[in-house]
Amino acid sequence: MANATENEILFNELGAGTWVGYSDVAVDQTWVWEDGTTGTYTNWATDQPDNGTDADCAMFDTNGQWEDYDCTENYFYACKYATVEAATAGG
Ligand SMILES: [Ca+2]
Ligand SMILES: [Ca+2]
Repeated sequence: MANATENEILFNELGAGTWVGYSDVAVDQTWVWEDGTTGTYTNWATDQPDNGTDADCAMFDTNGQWEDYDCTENYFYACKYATVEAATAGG
């Protein structure tokens, strides 16, 4: 998640209770994106992450802000891919 615009787009598409791909499961309190980057943008809700029991994954709350939650819960998730240039038909 790079910025507020991306956050808004994803939240509008996916809604609350969706994993955003950010976790501190490897090193507690050190948050890393699924692709290994740390980035600078965060959108934690007030008092989050509160590092509750097994709360090592970030998900959208009902406001589109993030809450750390138990990673073993089953929620939808988003995958981000780099844009790939469309192949042109051979001639
Ligand atoms: Ca944690
Ligand atoms: Ca939490």
